[in-house]
Amino acid sequence: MRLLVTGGAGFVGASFVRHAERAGHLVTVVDNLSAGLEENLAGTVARFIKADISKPGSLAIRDTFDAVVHMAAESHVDRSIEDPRDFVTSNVMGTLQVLEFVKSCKIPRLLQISTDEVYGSIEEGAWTERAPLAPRSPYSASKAGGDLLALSYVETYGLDVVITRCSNNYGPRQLPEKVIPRFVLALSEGKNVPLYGDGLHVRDWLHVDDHCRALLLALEHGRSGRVYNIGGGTSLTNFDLTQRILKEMGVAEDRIDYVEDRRGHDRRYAVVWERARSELGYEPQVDFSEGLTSTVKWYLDNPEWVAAAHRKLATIRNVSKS
Ligand code: TDX
Repeated sequence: MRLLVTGGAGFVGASFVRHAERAGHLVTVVDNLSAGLEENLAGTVARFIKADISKPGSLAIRDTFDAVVHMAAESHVDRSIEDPRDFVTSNVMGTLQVLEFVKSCKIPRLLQISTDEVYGSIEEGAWTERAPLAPRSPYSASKAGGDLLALSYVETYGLDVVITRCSNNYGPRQLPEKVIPRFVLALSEGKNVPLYGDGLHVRDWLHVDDHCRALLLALEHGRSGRVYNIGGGTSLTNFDLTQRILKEMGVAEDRIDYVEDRRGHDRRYAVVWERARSELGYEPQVDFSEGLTSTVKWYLDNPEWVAAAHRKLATIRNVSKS
């Protein structure tokens, strides 16, 4: 297939491009590099277009595509709490522009990449795709807005749209504002790790390779207008996750700083992904211990990428201050 991947220079995007190319797809990436890095596409043959999809007219691409995989998004919850505006622009307006592009170019399929955070926090059990949306941060509210717009285009304009909602991704090339790379790199620099609140918030961990395999399955076999949850199967408190990272790094427990909690911090995320299993044939393959070991090693083995990622974060912080 000829694929247009929005946000393809980001963490999940660049991994997806690799998976898609290995599966024989021809990829064009559009990314404004607000959180993505061009270096992330090294080793791929994807055509790269630098453009901001939330700006009207920026998707004036004349090529023919068989599908758009839409993953351009602002994704960091803490930044959405500091300033939600960019999140609404990218995740709501950006999705609207993509939908209009798909509609006007009559592209046969749109795969909309979303998150389990749109369901909100759950104390016990796990959300199915039928759960009502109850986002609790500006980030997740903006993703829910994008999802609802996408579903409205199925009903109103007859677009073919499949939505996936994943749990917490980890793996190589994730910006070190997210907990795993942030903690690994802090420890490698001799600093302590900042654990929010009591550290007992729970996340389900999904290796980015498993996520990308699921996305290819959804692209091929997903039903239009349908949502598919994509879980990883390793549910951990942040404290347990931190212990594992400390062990991987061979450092003592006293390297944890308990810091002020995130505002409105969702206590627990959990999804049921039976639909993806039965309809798409999805099954996570990466064992969490092995995935974490290789992920930690990747960050320690790639100082040039880490330096580029730190420069990107410094730029993001300067832009948000101005
Ligand atoms: O320094 C930290 N200390 C800490 O205790 C950071 C950055 C995070 N945390 C906690 C907050 C969360 O409970 O770790 C957990 C994971 O935090 P993040 O990596 O920021 O992820 P989360 O907020 O769970 O959201 C992520 O998963 C769903 C992604 O950022 C989203 O883009 C995705 O949709």
